[in-house]
Amino acid sequence: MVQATGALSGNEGTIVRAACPHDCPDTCAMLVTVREEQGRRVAVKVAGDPTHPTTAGTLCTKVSRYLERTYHPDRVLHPLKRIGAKGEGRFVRVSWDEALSDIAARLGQIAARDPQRIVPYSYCGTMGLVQGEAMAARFFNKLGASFLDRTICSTAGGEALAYTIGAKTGTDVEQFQNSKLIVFWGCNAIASNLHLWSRAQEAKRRGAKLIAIDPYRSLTAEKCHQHIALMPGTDAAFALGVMHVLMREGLIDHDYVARYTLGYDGLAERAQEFSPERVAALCGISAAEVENFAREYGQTRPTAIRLNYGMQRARGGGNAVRAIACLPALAGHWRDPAGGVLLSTSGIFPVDEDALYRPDLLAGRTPRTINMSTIGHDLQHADPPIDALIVYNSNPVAIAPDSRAVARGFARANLFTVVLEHFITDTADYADYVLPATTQLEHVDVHKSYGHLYVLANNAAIEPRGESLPNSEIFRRLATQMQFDDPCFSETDDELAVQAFKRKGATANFDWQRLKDIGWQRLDVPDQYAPFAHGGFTTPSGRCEFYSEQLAKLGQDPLPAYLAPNEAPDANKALAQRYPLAIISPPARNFLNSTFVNLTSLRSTEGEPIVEIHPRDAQHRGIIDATRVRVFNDRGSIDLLARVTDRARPGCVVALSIWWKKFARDGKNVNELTSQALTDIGRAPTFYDCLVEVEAAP
Ligand SMILES: Nc1nc2c(c(=O)[nH]1)N[C@H]1C(S)=C(S)[C@@H](COP(=O)(O)OP(=O)(O)OC[C@H]3O[C@@H](n4cnc5c(=O)[nH]c(N)nc54)[C@H](O)[C@@H]3O)O[C@H]1N2
Ligand SMILES: Nc1nc2c(c(=O)[nH]1)N[C@H]1C(S)=C(S)[C@@H](COP(=O)(O)OP(=O)(O)OC[C@H]3O[C@@H](n4cnc5c(=O)[nH]c(N)nc54)[C@H](O)[C@@H]3O)O[C@H]1N2
Ligand SMILES: [Mo]
Repeated sequence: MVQATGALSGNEGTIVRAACPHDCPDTCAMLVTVREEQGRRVAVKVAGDPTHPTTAGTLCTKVSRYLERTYHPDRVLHPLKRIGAKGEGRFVRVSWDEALSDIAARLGQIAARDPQRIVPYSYCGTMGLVQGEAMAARFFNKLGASFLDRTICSTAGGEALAYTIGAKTGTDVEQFQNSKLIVFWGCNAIASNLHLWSRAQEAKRRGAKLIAIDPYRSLTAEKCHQHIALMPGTDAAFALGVMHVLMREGLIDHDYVARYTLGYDGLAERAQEFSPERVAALCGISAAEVENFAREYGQTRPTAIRLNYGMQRARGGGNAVRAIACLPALAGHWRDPAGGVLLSTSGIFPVDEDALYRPDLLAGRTPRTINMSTIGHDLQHADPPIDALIVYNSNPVAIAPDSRAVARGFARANLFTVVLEHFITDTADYADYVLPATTQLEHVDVHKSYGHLYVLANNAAIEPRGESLPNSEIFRRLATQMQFDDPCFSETDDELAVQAFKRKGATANFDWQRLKDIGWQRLDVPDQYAPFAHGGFTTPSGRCEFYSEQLAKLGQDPLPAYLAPNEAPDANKALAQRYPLAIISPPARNFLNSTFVNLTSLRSTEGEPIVEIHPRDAQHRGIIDATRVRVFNDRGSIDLLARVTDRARPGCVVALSIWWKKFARDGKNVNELTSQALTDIGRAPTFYDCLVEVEAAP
């Protein structure tokens, strides 16, 4: 049997320690069983590591199918060069030498004019610190390419959290079973945070109450004791209404507020404006729902809120996160390890970005920044124009808002596009070159997490399939072709991983070789992690900042505010006359963003692209369950299958996502409808701030 690092021999084969690379808070520790067949290592099984505290031996349905993904017959195994029209997806096989020398020559020509005309486009196809932005960032820094503002997912909430509590950190997932009240606020944990859900189940068995705040009766909402179905984008109003009641009914922890917070009086004045009756009207719920929730929230200890990113995808998303992040300080819930709020833990990992990304290679240049969420606009209107786009770990033609604009941009004849991929995605269809990338089983990586407190190692379980190469190696070879001779371009993946974390701080014991052997390791934080039990917020004042001087300086409201959605039935009456229904498109359980959509087993579970619509909204439109409908607004139009169900609340339709366009009957997906407008804080997209009309298909 072969011996890999981090491998244990067993009866079934060798077990290699790995980490799930996907964009999910759970970042599971995986065990990959490998056998030798005809002189090659073959992966035969993936499983969750039973000894890892949050993975606890369970992988989600999607990642249980990781072998189907890695050994998929459609894997891109050789470099490909376009022969058809852009968007057609017709290619011929070429050699690595031909592809790399042509790409380097093209980039060289563009860079000679202005390197900012070259733009990287990447997100979290893999969350690994080596196959993500390490060698790639070095390459683009050396080149002087445009910066990419990576806003597509979490910057509204992330920055709002930083303004309020100082960093992206919060309640430890390993404490949730001890909570007495758990609030799933814009969080469908069964789909998107399975291992937190199992702890919530344990809390439920111990008598805890679970409440979901979500416009949609998601898989999670339906299993909670209570479901508050507000209209999308109205969460800040709800949170301010909760504060109103906490203050009115004496449910504030004044000792905590006096010691550890800033700006209570101003916040009290603000909350005064949000009576339960007003909030009920703004959110489309009842005043009693606001009052009862506030009483339970104020009186139940410990109470934890699991906030997810779904509720920040509207115009006021940043302020909504700020308002919600104030609640645990007002009620004193941070005092308990099982109280508080969890949006993300990613801020407490001391990633050494300078070592990985090497900003020194910019040599004093400060390139312009392109916001990935407005790529549709920028591909057509940026000045200087975008001449080349290098896409890796992302599928922008499917996932970026206002997709017609995005596709028009990608179709530009004078745009040079390179896509590093596993599959011919909707984006790869537009590539001049597709370069075959390895999957997590075929390369080395090191991981942090945004939902727990462990660092993990990923050992390569098998050799790369075909001629595929790790992202890091593709950028290494491109650097060589471009004659970038700085020593940092010769570092191996292991040498990159060694530099992932700063030695000081939370990972004082970080030793890469040891981590590869043991697989995972908790940060140096206490078992009973209660980050703000005694204040210690990492804001400028050291307090939980209800009032933010930093926001005031930016000309923003220093107190959490309710900003109505750009597109809401009550806030934009003119638009709502034509497009009266709000649409949201949250993650489908069996997809991971647009990843896994091409796995037949998972796609057949999801069926086909559908829109869920409330019986009342369906009836007067003459829409019948299981018939085809047209969903449209000024930006676009798509055909979907209607499911008439009260899972969708009146006034709000739901299209679980993110489908590949090419698997839909009409070759489109929901992002035809979404807008490129950005959030109040964090320059992030507003996917769930979108009005449409639905009509029976002609
Ligand atoms: N299975 C699966 N898991 C995933 C993903 C996936 O695509 N599939 N995506 C991953 C990624 S990239 C991320 S960022 C995370 C988190 O991704 P999120 O987008 O936060 O996903 P969910 O946890 O599904 O939570 C979204 C929930 O918020 C609800 N919602 C929508 N608008 C509003 C609103 O205005 N207010 C409130 N209160 N609720 C609203 C939706 O109905 C949905 O039930 O999940 C990750 N995990
Ligand atoms: N309508 C709507 N749109 C949304 C959302 C929504 O809820 N609704 N959610 C938004 C959110 S939260 C996010 S995070 C974005 C996600 O958008 P993306 O980050 O673009 O995520 P994916 O669609 O999963 O695409 C990732 C791609 O990376 C590839 N990949 C994986 N690993 C590797 C690797 O090692 N090397 C290379 N070269 N490629 C790899 C995969 O094959 C996949 O095609 O979508 C956003 N778009
Ligand atoms: Mo995301």
